[in-house]
Amino acid sequence: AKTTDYLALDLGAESGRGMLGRFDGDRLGLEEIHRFPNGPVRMLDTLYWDLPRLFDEMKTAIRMTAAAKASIDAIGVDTWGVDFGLIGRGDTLLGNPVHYRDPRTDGMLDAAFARIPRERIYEITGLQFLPFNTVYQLLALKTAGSPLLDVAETLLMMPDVLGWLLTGERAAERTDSSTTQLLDPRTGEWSDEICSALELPRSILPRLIEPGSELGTLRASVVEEVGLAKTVTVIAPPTHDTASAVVAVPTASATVGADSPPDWCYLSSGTWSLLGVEVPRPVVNEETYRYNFTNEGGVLGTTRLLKNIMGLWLVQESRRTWARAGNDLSYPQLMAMAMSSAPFGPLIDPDDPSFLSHGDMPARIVAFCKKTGQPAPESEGALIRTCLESLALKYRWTIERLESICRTKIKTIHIVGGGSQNTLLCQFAADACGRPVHAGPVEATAIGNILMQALGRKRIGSLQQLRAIVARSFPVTVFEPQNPRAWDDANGRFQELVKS
Ligand code: ADP
Ligand code: LRH
Repeated sequence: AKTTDYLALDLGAESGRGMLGRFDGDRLGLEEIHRFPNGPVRMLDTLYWDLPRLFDEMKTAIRMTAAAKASIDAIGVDTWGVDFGLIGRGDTLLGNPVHYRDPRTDGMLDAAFARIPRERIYEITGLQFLPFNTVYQLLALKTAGSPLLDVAETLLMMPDVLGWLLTGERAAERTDSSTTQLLDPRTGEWSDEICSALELPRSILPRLIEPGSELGTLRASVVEEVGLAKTVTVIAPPTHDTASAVVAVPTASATVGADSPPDWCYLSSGTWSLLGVEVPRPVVNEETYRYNFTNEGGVLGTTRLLKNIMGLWLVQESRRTWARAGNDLSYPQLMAMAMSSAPFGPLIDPDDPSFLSHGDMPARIVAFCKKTGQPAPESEGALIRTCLESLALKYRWTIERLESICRTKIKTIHIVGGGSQNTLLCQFAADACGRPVHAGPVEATAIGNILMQALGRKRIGSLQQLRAIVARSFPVTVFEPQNPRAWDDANGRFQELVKS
C-alpha cells in the first residue's frame, strides 16, 4: 500500500522533537528525526519561552526530514497547554511569550474571584483551578499595567503561535483553547461573561478551529529556507500535547457513550501526570468542583475529564538540582537507586503548591517531610522512591474519585508518554491502584498528532480505527498488581497527608 509521511513537531517541557510518521493505511512507523532540549530562559525576573531558538529547531527538523527523502504530506505542531503569545498590528509578535511556571500569577486566583465568583467560573468552563491557567496569566498582565494588552490584536496559544510563524495564519485550535479557562465547553465559544467580568479584551480571542483541520501552508520563506521543493500543508492536530497523547491510547474500547461509563483510564505521563477518562460531554457538578477535576476538549467532540498531578517534574527538578551540584545521574541510574532503597518511607502530597516552581526540589521535599512530622529521605534513591510511591498513591486517590464521579469501575490503566519507560513507577501504579497497567507507547503525543493529521486527510475514518492502528503498531508492556496489603497501609498514611 502507498505510504504517506507526516511530520509531528512536539514541544514537551523536557525536550522538543521532530517525529516522522510513515503510514501505510494499516500500521504507523515512527522515526525520531531531531530532538532538542526545551528549557525556559530567565531574563531580569521573568521566565520566558526560548521562542526563536525553538522555531529554528523546528525548521531544522523539517530540513532534516526533507533531506531524509521523505515526501511530507502534512505537518502538525503541539506543545503544552495554557501558554500564549500576543500579536499586534502588522504581524508583530508583542514581547517574548512567558512560561507558565513564572510566578507572575501569584495571587491572581483571588484577584479573579473578587470580580466573579469561583463557582461561576467553574460552572461556565468546567476547568480545574490551576494558578497558571491562561486567564490568570492575562489578569497578571493587566494587573501589572502591561502595555501589551492595549495593542494586542490577537491572542494565540503557543502551538498556534508556532503555526502562525510557519503559515502566517491566525486561528485557535480547540483542544489547546480549552486549557485557557476562557472557553465554555457547552457552547463551544469563548465566554463573554468571564472576559467582561475580568475586563479582558474579548476581541483578541480568534476564531476556533477543530483538531484535524487545515491551518494553512508553509510560507514561501520557510519552504526556501528548509530546502523543500514545494510547500506543505500545515494541519492543526490536537495542539494540546495531552489531547494528542489521549488520542494515541491503544485501547480497543470505543469512545464511551452516555449509557456505558468508561472502564479504562489514561495516564499521560511526562513532566505532568494527566490522569482521566474520555467522556462524551463535560461533567460539571458539585463533586468535580470539590475535587477540582477538569474538562478539557478532546477530539471529535469528546471531553477529557482529568486531573493534573505534579508528575515526573518532581524527579526532573531533583535531578537538575543534583546535576548543578556536580552529581549528574541518568534516569535509569536514579530508578535503580530508588529500586534498591527501602520501601514505604516518608510520603509527600505531590500536588503541594510548594513543588510547582523551578528551584531546589530536594530541599522542598525535605521541608514537606519535616512539616508533616516525617523523617527526611536519607539518600537520592530514597528521595526518588518517596516521589514515585507518592505519585502512585495520588493516582489511586484520583481513580477512586473518577469512579465515584462517573459511577463506574476502572479496570485498566493505560500509561502513555515518556514516563511509561519508568518501569518502577508503572509497577507502583499497578500496585497502589490494584489494577493492571498497560504501558506504552512512549511517543504517544507525536503518534496522536500524526494520526490526527491522517484522519484530517481522510486516511482514517474514526477514533476507534485510529486506536486500533496504534495498538497494531506499537508494543505495550503489562504490569500486574502485587503486594496489596503493604500498599493499603501506605495508602492509609497518604490519605491523612492529603487531608491535612
Ligand atoms: P515531556 O513531553 O513533558 O517533555 P516526556 O513524555 O518526554 O515528557 O517524558 C519525559 C520523562 O520520561 C522524563 O522526565 C523521565 O522522567 C521519563 N523518562 C525518560 N526516559 C526514561 C528512562 N529511560 N527511564 C525512566 N524514565 C524515563
Ligand atoms: C502537559 C500539559 C498539561 C498542562 C500543562 C501546562 O504537558 O500540557 O496538560 O496542564 O502541560
